[in-house]
Amino acid sequence: MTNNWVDIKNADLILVMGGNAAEAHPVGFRWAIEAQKTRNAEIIVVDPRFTRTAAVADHYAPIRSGADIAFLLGAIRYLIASSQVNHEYVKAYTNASFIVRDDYAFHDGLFSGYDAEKRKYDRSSWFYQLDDQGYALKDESLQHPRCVWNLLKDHVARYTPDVVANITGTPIDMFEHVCKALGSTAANNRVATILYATGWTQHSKGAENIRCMAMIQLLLGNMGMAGGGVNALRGHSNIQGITDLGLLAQSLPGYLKLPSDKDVDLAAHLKHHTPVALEADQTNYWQHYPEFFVSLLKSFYGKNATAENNFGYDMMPKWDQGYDMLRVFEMMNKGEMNGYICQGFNPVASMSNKQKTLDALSKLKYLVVVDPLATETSTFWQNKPNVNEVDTASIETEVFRLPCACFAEEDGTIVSSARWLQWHWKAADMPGEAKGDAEILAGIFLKMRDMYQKNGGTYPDPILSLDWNYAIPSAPNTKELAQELNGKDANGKQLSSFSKLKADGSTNAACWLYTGSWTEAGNQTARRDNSDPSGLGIAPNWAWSWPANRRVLYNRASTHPDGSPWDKTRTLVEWNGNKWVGPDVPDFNAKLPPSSNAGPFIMQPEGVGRLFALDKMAEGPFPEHYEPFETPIGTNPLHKNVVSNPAARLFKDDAAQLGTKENFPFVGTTYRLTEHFHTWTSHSHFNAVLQPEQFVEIGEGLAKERGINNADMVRVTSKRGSIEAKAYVSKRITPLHVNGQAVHTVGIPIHWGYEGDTKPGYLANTLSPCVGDANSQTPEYKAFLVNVEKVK
Ligand SMILES: Nc1nc2c(c(=O)[nH]1)N[C@H]1C(S)=C(S)[C@@H](COP(=O)(O)OP(=O)(O)OC[C@H]3O[C@@H](n4cnc5c(=O)[nH]c(N)nc54)[C@H](O)[C@@H]3O)O[C@H]1N2
Ligand SMILES: Nc1nc2c(c(=O)[nH]1)N[C@H]1C(S)=C(S)[C@@H](COP(=O)(O)OP(=O)(O)OC[C@H]3O[C@@H](n4cnc5c(=O)[nH]c(N)nc54)[C@H](O)[C@@H]3O)O[C@H]1N2
Ligand SMILES: [Mo]
Repeated sequence: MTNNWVDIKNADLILVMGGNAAEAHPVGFRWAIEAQKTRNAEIIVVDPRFTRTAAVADHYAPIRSGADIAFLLGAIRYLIASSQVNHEYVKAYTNASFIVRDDYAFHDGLFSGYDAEKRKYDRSSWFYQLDDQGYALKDESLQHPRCVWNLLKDHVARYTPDVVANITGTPIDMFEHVCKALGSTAANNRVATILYATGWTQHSKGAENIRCMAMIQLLLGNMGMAGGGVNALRGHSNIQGITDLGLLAQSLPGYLKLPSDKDVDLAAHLKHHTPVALEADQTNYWQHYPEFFVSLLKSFYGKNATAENNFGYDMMPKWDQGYDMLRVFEMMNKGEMNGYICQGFNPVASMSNKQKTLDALSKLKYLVVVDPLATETSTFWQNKPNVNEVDTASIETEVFRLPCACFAEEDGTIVSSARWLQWHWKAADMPGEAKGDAEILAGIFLKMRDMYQKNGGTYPDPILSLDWNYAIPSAPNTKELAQELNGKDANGKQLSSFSKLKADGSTNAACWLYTGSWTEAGNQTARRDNSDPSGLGIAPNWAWSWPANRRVLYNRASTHPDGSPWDKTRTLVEWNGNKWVGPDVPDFNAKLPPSSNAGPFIMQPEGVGRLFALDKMAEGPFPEHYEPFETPIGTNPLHKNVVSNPAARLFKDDAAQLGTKENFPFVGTTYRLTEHFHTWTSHSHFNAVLQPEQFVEIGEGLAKERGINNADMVRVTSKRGSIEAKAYVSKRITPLHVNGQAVHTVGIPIHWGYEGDTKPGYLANTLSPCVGDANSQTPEYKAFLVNVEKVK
């Protein structure tokens, strides 16, 4: 979240699109209801299904799954055409006035630089024109034909209401209602927030869905505002912490970059990732990359990291390609991997194309599952009639199960969607022989180190040089780990701020973003003072929020360029003549006066929010509508030759597993229910009683067409497999009129498997395809093709 949960109460408009917050985030969603009750905020839901969130919303608009970019680019066109834009904000705080290179182009669905063979762009033309000092050229009058503002207007001109309705299936009047509501928040005293989750991310162009919305919030002047922002409602209670700490295929803790094989040494790596300012006098905060990165290396290798050995840089693994889960299972399936440690991950249930996952696991020599529960992954080799038919005798994978604690059985921090690190205390002791995750990892590490020490090996240095300075080496405790994340100075004192980190090896920090969370004053994440003097939900002494306990990112943009708030009732920070003050921690140098040239988006080398993304996105500097890889209309109404995202991840064998609308005419989309959490809660008797049996949701129209009654057994089939479940015939899904045909949606909840107390069911991912988003490689779980028939 750019903002935070409580901040939602400050919004005048809450757009829930690409998520079902009332169902999947029922506790946090109370702040949306608070806004509705106390300030008459409007809640709007745009979703293929009339969800539980829609049931309490003021307005609902249906949309075809996978069509949001057309909707949002249509909204941008509407906002610009009707001048419902915060013009002062756009001019001062976005790159609208920046001039783009002459060789940047967009034709027939492709941006300049496409290489069809590699399915990749050469992105060099997606950049600003620079002057001889390397600064970007601008035209403050916004007249220059190559300035971002005019390129954007051209780009979205195609997305008229008719075109939007034709692609999305959203009726025009419902679409225009959403546009008008958004437009009303261009005013200084009205703010909109956006709540989204996997309805936007789980698409072959998921990251571009979110970019579209960020662009809208920039145009409306809603970024940095209390009650505004673009708010990702994260999944597991600590998934935010996981991404912060680098459990992503491309990053290290604190969103530092994994060294690639092109970064031949430390100097090359630092040069590659330390941006040069694109405008004079910008804060360009990533200029501190070397301080963060060297402090991380010091945290890894301790005294074994010295200036002479480049702080151990050469010992780090180098990244040749992304090892995201699509790639890993592809490699496993090709026999290019022979062992796999699966910790807190149940890929047989959660990974797309279950058959491929089973095939891949069957080729391993060994599989280690570290989990508190008996997961479908740990028993993948067991034949279960109907729901998991495998030839057990032919599977030679040796499976080890290491029982472990779950989060409620250990102390530690959990990072919420709001970027708040909140210390929690264990609720119970771990049962039986279970061990904590850290203890299990430590056990594996110490054993390996022992073996390298005794027996040598090809390259033992990275393991032998790792700093492992814990009171009990076999069981690092969560306090020590939290202190290590915060980091220490040369004297071993806890650092108070990441501004104190150094690139000379005198400081260490395992996650620069968390520096300040455990200082010499103690554990800031355990603070529990909920007083909120501003009334804006900032509660500065409740837990600790990264970065620097700041509650709303980019809050410098909540004021006019002169430092006075756009809306005095929503003051987060303001310039008092000497410095920036206010209830929130300024996301800006507190001493830098408004008269300076520095922009509010301090992480960008040009200091402003990007309407044009430059070379940062894989499939283009502006979003564009592309069809899901399995499209129910078989064509892209906008482009003759480009149907789906040309830069999305698609392996050859997976491409052969894609179906077409002739055999699979309906859109399948997977979703969650409040009563279950993935497939774990099937092990909890209470949850199992609440939702005991697998079902799929179909609309009345489709039910009639296929002669299906409520509670009939149906078979849902995709190119990759089929499942059988009870039909829930509902009014919540209506057919949409798209490109001259009716499109029916089939809703498939993800919660049933064959372990636990629920009635054994088929895993939903039997059906979904292995297609990855071009930037994040998230599979396209939300839009694929299926057929439905009654089981006779
Ligand atoms: N009770 C419960 N809560 C959970 C979880 C759980 O399993 N159970 N899981 C947690 C996790 S890990 C996560 S990531 C979050 C996920 O939270 P959500 O993303 O909110 O959950 P989903 O139900 O997967 O999907 C949300 C909605 O997206 C809609 N949708 C599908 N495709 C599209 C589309 O193309 N456009 C639009 N606008 N909408 C679309 C679906 O109809 C669905 O209503 O929930 C978390 N919270
Ligand atoms: N079709 C479809 N597939 C999806 C999705 C979808 O919407 N549709 N959603 C996707 C999303 S958003 C997510 S997040 C993934 C989730 O899928 P996975 O990442 O596989 O995660 P879970 O099934 O939530 O949890 C994995 C295991 O963690 C265990 N666990 C719980 N606490 C601990 C602990 O403290 N330590 C350890 N070691 N284990 C623990 C649980 O018992 C569980 O078996 O599924 C994805 N798959
Ligand atoms: Mo998730």
